[in-house]
Amino acid sequence: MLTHMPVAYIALGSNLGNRADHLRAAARAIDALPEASITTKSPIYETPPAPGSAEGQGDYLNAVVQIETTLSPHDLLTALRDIEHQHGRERKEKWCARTLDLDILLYDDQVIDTPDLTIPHPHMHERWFVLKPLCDIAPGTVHPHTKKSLDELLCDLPVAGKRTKITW
Ligand code: A4P
Ligand code: MG
Repeated sequence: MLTHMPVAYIALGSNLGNRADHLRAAARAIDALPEASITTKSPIYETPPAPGSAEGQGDYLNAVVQIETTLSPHDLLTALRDIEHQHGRERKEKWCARTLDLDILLYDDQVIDTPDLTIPHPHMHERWFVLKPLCDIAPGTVHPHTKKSLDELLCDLPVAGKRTKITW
């Protein structure tokens, strides 16, 4: 029997179509996985596309959920990619507009560096739209590489978005 249920954090992003409905549907689908359940959801933020994103795309809705899961990190990635596809995600150019993007930010304090999966997510510490909602639900957590708390990392970043009143 597992004595410790692994805890992971997943970033949700959408900037195409009914963005709030995409986030809600993704959260329902994650929670419906037989081997994962959502324990906490952050507020939903509205943020402009990060520098480097493809031109001419609209603002994002971003949020983070905490899950408990018995899926391995790679099986979790597969499950999330299935959910992205069910919600009409098409992969075109890198960092283009998308109906739904699901990224694994942290999985316990594991460090994973394989061709298809990097944990902690390589950009999380530099992105306000990830760190702000993550700090709302996991403030004391320490980043496995930088050894800084998430709050400290967030303090280093300029505010780049706003909290919405959109409900789950
Ligand atoms: N992959 C590796 N590690 C991970 C991980 N920890 N979680 C691989 C999820 N996937 C991971 O991702 C490309 C590959 O990354 C996957 O095949 C997986 O094996 P993708 O979702 O196919 O492509 P992508 O999302 O376009 O690329 P990438 O690099 O994941 O982009 P990001 O980092 O997701 O950034 N601006 C705002 N304001 N809000 C946003 O949400 N998002 C992006 C996309 C850009 N600008 C944004 C936002
Ligand atoms: Mg992604």
